[in-house]
Amino acid sequence: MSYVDEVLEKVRAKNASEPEFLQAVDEVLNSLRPVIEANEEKYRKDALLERLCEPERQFKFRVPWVDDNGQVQVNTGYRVQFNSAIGPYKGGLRLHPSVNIGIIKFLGFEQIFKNSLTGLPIGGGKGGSDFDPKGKSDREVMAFCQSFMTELCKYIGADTDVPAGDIGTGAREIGYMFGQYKRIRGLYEGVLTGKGLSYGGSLARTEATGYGLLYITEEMLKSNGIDIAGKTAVVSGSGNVAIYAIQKAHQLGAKVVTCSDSTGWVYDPEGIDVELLKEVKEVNRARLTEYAAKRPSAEYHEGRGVWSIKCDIALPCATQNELNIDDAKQLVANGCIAVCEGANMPTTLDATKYLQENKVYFVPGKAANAGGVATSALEMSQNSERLSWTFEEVDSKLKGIMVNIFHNLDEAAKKYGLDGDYVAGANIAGFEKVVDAMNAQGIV
Ligand code: NDP
Ligand code: 2IT
Repeated sequence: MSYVDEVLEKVRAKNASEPEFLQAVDEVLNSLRPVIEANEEKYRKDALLERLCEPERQFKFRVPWVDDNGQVQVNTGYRVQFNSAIGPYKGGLRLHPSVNIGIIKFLGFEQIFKNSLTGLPIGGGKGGSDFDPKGKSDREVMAFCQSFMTELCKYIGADTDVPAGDIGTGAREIGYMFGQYKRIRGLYEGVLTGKGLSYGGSLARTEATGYGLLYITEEMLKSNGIDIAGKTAVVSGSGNVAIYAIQKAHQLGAKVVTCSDSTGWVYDPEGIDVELLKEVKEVNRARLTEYAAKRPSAEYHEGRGVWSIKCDIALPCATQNELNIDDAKQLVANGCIAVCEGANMPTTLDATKYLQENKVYFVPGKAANAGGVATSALEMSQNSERLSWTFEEVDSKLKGIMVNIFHNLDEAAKKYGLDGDYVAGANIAGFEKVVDAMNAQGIV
């Protein structure tokens, strides 16, 4: 049996109740086959892949807090410190009722390769809780965040592990968590990224994931002789990533005609009104029904459906496994030419395969959404030198990083005779740097 198959078997047996983690490992290890096969004996002897698939450390803790009725609520907190070969653990905190250890492990595993692709010195980690911020008062969110950080602060620090936002964790949550960390540890340091501008945040971090997604999409299309201007795009989600993806798509001359949330979706043939979407989602924290009510050109539909709209480019920006095989078939039938993932693992394995087989350009999340964490690393740099860069400076570094990521993964794919397979290219390019660092550091 090949070494990759041996390890896949072990990982499946050991993590049988974690389907998302197994899905992420499956994709990465399968696409690394040509690299592993070239070094099979050494890697097997060093148990390189077993070490890569086992988090260095993971924490699970109780998070008690008091709601507005005086009732005590209890959530579960997690932080997985997956791999520190190339830098301090870095990765977001997800607050969503679906959070469990398998989801945090899949996100942490992806983060290792994503962070490596940025070219910046950051290792892979992820955390979060099954707390649902939706419908909670600001005081309840603060109570949760303070309790969560009271435990988490023991394991993190500006040079050890630097969390940030993810689903359900935005500027408000990061603010409450930073305040509590500073209060307990007595340290004013860059322990979190995505901070507000008045206390160490970086300009352009809010926009970075969505903007980065469009920068790499533009570059990928350009290198295939296609201009993004004039194209129609569909976006899912209406959170941080989706909003700034839509904004940058419009700036680049494309038209985005959909967005969604967990209750429904909007089709707006005149193009999504980003200012209105921001007001509905960032200010009012409301549902998309409010967008549709204020926008005569928009149709609102319950449930899911953005992938049924005819488009040139599809940008999934909500959550994992939101684009399945039926959606992929519909996109292909409608003439879609590119799928670039703003979310983490939004496309199922069979849908990815189908899109690639049907010659749809497919850029996986670990490359396409790396602009967020890359800009987090730029925030860490600014915090270390106690300076703040201008928006233009950060944005131009972000663009340079995304363009570089595309060419690195394109070249990595070509090096192994896998031209145009950007999934393999991203995994190989991300893996090579991590493995080099792991090999140099001995068996740890
Ligand atoms: P937000 O919480 O800001 O927005 C999430 C959006 O996705 C909301 O519209 C939400 O709808 C929708 N959504 C979430 N879960 C589900 C679900 N189970 N079913 C349907 N819709 C859902 O999160 P972000 O925009 O920050 O994150 C979106 C994706 O991008 C995630 O996969 C995240 O891991 C990834 N990502 C985020 C980065 C960042 O910098 N923020 C960086 C890189 C990747 P509703 O409000 O109704 O729940
Ligand atoms: O998935 C991700 O890359 C993020 N949620 C951002 C992580 C970060 O540290 O900025």
